[in-house]
Amino acid sequence: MGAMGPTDEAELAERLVDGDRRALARALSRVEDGSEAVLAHLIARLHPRTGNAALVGITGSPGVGKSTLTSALVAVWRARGRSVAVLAIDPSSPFSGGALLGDRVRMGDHALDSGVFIRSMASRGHLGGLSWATPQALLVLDAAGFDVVILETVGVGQAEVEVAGVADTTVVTMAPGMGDAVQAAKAGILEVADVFAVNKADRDGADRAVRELQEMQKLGHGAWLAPILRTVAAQSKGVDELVDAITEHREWLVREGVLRERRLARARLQIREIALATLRARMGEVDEGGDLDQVADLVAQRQIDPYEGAARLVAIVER
Ligand SMILES: Nc1nc2c(ncn2[C@@H]2O[C@H](COP(=O)(O)OP(=O)(O)O)[C@@H](O)[C@H]2O)c(=O)[nH]1
Ligand SMILES: [Mg+2]
Repeated sequence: MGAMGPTDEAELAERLVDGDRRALARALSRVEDGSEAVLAHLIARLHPRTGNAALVGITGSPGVGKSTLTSALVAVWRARGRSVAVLAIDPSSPFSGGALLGDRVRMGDHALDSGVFIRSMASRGHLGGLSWATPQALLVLDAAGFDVVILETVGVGQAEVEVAGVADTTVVTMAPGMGDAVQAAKAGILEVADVFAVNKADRDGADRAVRELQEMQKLGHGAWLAPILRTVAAQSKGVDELVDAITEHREWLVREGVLRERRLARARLQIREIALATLRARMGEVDEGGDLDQVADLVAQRQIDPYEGAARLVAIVER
């Protein structure tokens, strides 16, 4: 394989935007590999083509039925003529092997549909944690022209909050007897939920779960009161209503100017992440180049103090 230059990236970007699924898969691999310089060329070309997809986050504890629900959501959106991409962030835990296989089997229902694209990505950090690559991957899928991009993450607590940072609409999924509303409230999940799906509504305890969520909401909510829906993902029950709720939330986002705010916050975060990664990389180069050693020598000999040393290093990095 030859070295990747800006021309290769331009061609890859063009093919991807034209709907070439192999180009899309390659671009996502590049995102996962995380080679910053190569990625920068690709993202530069794709970014102007984004902003059209509805980014929907599906989150909740392991086993609540997120993957089943995602598959059912895909079916409903397809029936409504929408193309859908799914990005599933897999937990790094080896014990999840069975669940992942289950995901593949379910998602297999959509395998022959060119309006559906499914990709799993490993979460490099803590369980369910979004790797830094997630926003870039969403950007790539957006540029590929999908109407809806679903991000499925396994998570409790922090992961939900992270999903809310990258999605336009966050669906927090719960199931009877699995992590109650009080627990969710403590983890700050109620604030990030735009829509609640109480899944496995065929089981006992769904009414109680709904009531608990309603009680928690009475204690306070923002400008948007997150609707609480009952679903039986395994039987595709309540999924049409869930799509309606997600659509209504998006309409509200646009109408109230909240989508613009969210995008601004997201851009701010992304710029900072990339800037920090760039600085860290340059700092590494400077270390290897021997500049750090030289400055360190001066500090060790008491010729300059550590602050002056740091200032010199920053000056070198900025050059
Ligand atoms: N009874 C019932 N089981 C469900 C429902 N939805 C999903 N399941 C089952 O719950 C298990 C976990 O589902 P999965 O989608 O893998 O959950 P995830 O870990 O949140 O992605 C599977 O065995 C599903 O078949 C539902 O609505 N009712
Ligand atoms: Mg799953």
